[in-house]
This record gives sequence, structure tokens and C-alpha cells, in this order.
Amino acid sequence: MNSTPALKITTETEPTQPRTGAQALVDSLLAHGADTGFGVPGESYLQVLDALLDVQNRFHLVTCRQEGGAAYMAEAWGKLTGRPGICFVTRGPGATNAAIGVHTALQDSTPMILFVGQIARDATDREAFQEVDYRQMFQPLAKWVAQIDDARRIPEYISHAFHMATSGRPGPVVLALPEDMLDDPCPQPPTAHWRRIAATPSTQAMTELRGRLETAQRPLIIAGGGGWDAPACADLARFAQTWQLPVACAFRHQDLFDNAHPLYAGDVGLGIRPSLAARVRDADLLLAIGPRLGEATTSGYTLLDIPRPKQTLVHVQPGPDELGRVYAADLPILAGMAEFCAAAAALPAAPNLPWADQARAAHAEWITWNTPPTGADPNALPAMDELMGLLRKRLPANAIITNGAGNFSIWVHRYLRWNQFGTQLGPTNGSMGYGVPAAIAAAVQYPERCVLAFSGDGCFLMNGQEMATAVRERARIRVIVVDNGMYGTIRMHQEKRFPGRVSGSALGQPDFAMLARAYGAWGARVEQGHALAGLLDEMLAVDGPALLHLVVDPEIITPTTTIEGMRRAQSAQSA
Ligand SMILES: Cc1ncc(C[n+]2csc(CCOP(=O)(O)OP(=O)(O)O)c2C)c(N)n1
Ligand SMILES: [Mg+2]
Repeated sequence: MNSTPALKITTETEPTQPRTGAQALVDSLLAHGADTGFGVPGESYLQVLDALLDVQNRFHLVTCRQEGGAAYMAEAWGKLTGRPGICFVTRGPGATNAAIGVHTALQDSTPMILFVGQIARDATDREAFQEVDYRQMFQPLAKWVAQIDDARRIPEYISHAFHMATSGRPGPVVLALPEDMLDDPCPQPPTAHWRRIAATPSTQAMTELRGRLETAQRPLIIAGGGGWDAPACADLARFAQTWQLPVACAFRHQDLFDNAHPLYAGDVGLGIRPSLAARVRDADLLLAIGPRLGEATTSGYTLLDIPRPKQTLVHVQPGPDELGRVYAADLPILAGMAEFCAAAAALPAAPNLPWADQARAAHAEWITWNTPPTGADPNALPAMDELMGLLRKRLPANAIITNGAGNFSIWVHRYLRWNQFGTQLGPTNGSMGYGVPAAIAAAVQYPERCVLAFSGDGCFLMNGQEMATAVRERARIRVIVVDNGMYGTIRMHQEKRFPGRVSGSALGQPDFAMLARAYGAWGARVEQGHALAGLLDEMLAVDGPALLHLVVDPEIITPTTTIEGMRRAQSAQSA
């Protein structure tokens, strides 16, 4: 008999505690590929912060100074990567501060997930400390809002959140996390990594599009909206090239098409080039690939008639909601940007393309429009025109340019150039304070790239506190604060409607360079044109966060208008 003792097989493993809700939440985030998040802590979600400590080499949590900044960073990160930007905030006050980023993500069609710490479930409806019903609060601001009341369902909710944020028309999701739920056990494992869900255009739709292109005389593409990536942009370029189609980009989407391409026609945004507005109006076939065709892209709903445009409208949207909403398109196409552009790039061109000369003319008009004037007085205050001219020579093609809202951004949009996807971060909802946080998100994601934020003096102080975050993160952001001592945009509108009556739009002029230095960043102030080039070069060479405070002439309210000029025009009109 073999006396060898039977091999003892044991099923015993290390005794393990079931994962807590907070740990399961973090497991799920990692399973879905999240590696970066932005937030401001709160006692309502301490367990999540604790669970993040255990995975700090796999998940980088950027601690911010205000939830508005954190939410903007998450939004910008989502815009840049196409993956949901992750943001953590506390209940009540944290959530209300973060709302600006959620609104931006909604209007900009950006994938984002905002986690909000919530009061314990057994205190619900008592108006407990900082209690808010987030389903009600965020209902009109987010694509989807939910509260996870059962820890065992965390993997399900997180999977749903990633898919909701990225599928169809991307957008923000808000998930509330009752603090006691985060302690409950969650034995369920995470689901598999999210998959992008996008519609493919039907063969029938593409055949109809080809037929319409074949008979067109003055076609024009307007590219915009969310859900783009670099391959989609490459296919758009192939499609345009094959068909020699002029391509315009929607407001703050100037990076969807190489601006140096001879088919680039300019941007259809606020303050559109008049000759481009005329081309949009006179087009017989408008192919809107992605943009919602909102106010900013239609010059306040004036370029296209509602509900039935004169132009034949082919409207491509990643989600169904915008199709037939404002404009009755002749050919509505539900498709992801990548899916549509791949199908369009495969469409063989018609033998006759009568519009090729128009496309060349549109590009020539744009080049003239895009060239900043030179010859500013070097002894006067530094000029934005001059700054744009300098930046065009200095910025690398892959520089990421961010901005908030204000008249300073008119120069940026008009005189800079974008050559590749993922180099422009601007809020199409016109939200101030976006430039600095967006730049931090970009620099965290791409530490090796040049990231430049433009802020007005008003815009900067809405989230300037995040300079402290930039310093702590060693984010190599460059910030240009364009200081005209006022909320210039509002002043401009005041001069139009109530000439000479300045109310609520004047500001003081803090020393922004000193403020930057107080945070530990590099800071310099430019007050004369001749100092601009040197200090700009110094700033661009700084290995860390840097800020250039540009004191500009408040009279020069746009690239082509002065306040005095506006007043003269007003009095001539009323005479
Ligand atoms: C969060 C937010 N608040 C208010 C506004 C309204 N608004 C639009 S532009 C603007 C003024 C911007 O001032 P500044 O940043 O100094 O730029 P400027 O127009 O002077 O160049 C204001 C108040 C807004 N768009 N967003
Ligand atoms: Mg200003």
C-alpha cells in the first residue's frame, strides 16, 4: 500500500473582509480605466478619500481649492481625453460650487462624472446638514443624475455612469453617495471596462448624402460638437479633400480641422467673419457634422431660418435629441463622429466639383482675417494684436490653448491657429473662469506639452485660486491675464444699449503678477509694448506655472472697435 499521505487540498484563503462601498467604488473606477480625478474633500465621503489612498499609484487625485475649479478641470480633462472627467465634491455647498462645471459639460457635450458626498440615508428629508436632493438640483444640468442607495449596486451604477457619460451625445452624470452607504459591504465585483456606444450612419443616409453633394453648387461643412477624436478628424480631412469641400469649425471647435489646410474656411462663432457668415447664408448645402447649431454657431439664430432653413441641411448628431429640434434637417443623420466621418471618407467623389474655387476663396479670406495687424506703438500699453503675432511664431503646433469668456478671447479665436485635434479648450457655454482650471487639467494629462491659458482680469479671479493647485501639481501652465480693469464684454454691451452709462462693469486692477508669485508661480507684469516679446519668451521658458499680467488699453474693446468709436457710431445713429 502506498502510505504517502493524501495531498491536503485546502480552500482556505486569507481571511478577507468584504469590500466596503467606498472601496468598491474605487475598484469600479479603476476597472473602467479612470486614473485621474479632481476634487475638494468633504467629511461626507471620507471613506472614498481613504480608499483612494490605497491606490494612489494608480489614481492621481488632484486636490483643488474650489469645487468650481475642480469641476472645470474634470470637464476639460473629459473634453481632452474623450474619457469621463472624474470629480469628487462634498454635499450642499460643494455640489452647488461644482454646478458650473456640470452646466459646461452639458452644453459642451463633455463626458464627466461628478460624485457628490451625500447625507446618511436615515436623515433624508429632514433638511439635514447640507442636505440637497441632487436629482432635483441637477436635473436640468446633467445628462443623468442618480443616488446610490444600495452599496451592492455600485458596480452597476458606475458602469451605467461611464456609458451614459460617453454614449451618443456625451455629457455629465452626477452620482450622489450617501455617506453610510459607503460603509456597507459590496461583494459584487466591478463590471468590465466601458465601451463607447455610437450609432453608425445607414448606407441609405450616406447614399442620399452623396446624391445631394453631387447636385450641390455651394456646399459647406460646419464641424463641431462633442464626441470627436483624432481619427475622426483625420477622416473628416480625407472626406473634405476628396470632395474639395470647404470646412468651417463651430464656435470654440477650431481644432477639428487643420487651419493651415487650403480647405479651411474659418470659424463659425461669435463675431463671425462677415464673409463667412455670407457663405453660410448663401450655401445651398450645409453639412453640419456634430454642432447643435446653437446661438453661438448661428449668430443668434440668424444664419439659418427656423424651423426650415433655406439651405439644404444635412445634420449629423451623435444623439437623437438635437435632430429636428430647432431646424428641420433635409437629411438628419444619427451617428458618432468617428462613424460618420469614416463613412464619409469612403464616399467616392463626383467627377465634377464646381465649388473648388469657392473653397480656395474662403481660405484666402480667412488668411486675411486671421492675420493680426502689426505696428503697435512700442511705448504704449501692450497690444493684443502684437501679442497674437508673437504667439503665432512661438507656439508649437501641439500647444494646448485654453480660455474662459470675455472679449479678450475674440483675439485668441481670430488670430491664433489650430492644427490638430485636442489643442483647444474653451467653454462653448461662455462660462467665465475656465481658462486656468482647464490648463491645469491639460498640463496634468500632458506634462510635456506647452499649455497656455488666456484669462481676462474678470475671468482670472473667478478661479485664480487654482494657481495654488498648479504650483502644488507642478503643472507647467502659462497664463496670460488680459487686464483692462473691467468686465469688458458687459461694458461693450452696455455701450451698445445704454451708451455712456457704465454700471456694474468697472473693476479695480490688482497686481496679478504679484499674486502669481504669492502662490509660488513665476509672475511678471507688462505695461509697455516694447517689454512684451522679452517677457513672453521668459514666461514660455519657465519650468513651472507662470503668469504674464498684460495691462491693456480698455478703450480697445475688440480687434476692430474702440469705446469711443462705439459712442460716435451711437450718436451718429441717433442724430
Ligand atoms: C460665470 C460667468 N459669470 C458671468 C458671465 C457674464 N460675462 C460674460 S463676459 C463677462 C466679462 C468678462 O470680463 P473679463 O474676463 O475681464 O474679460 P474682458 O471682456 O474684459 O476682456 C461677463 C461678466 C459669464 N459669461 N460667466
Ligand atoms: Mg476685463
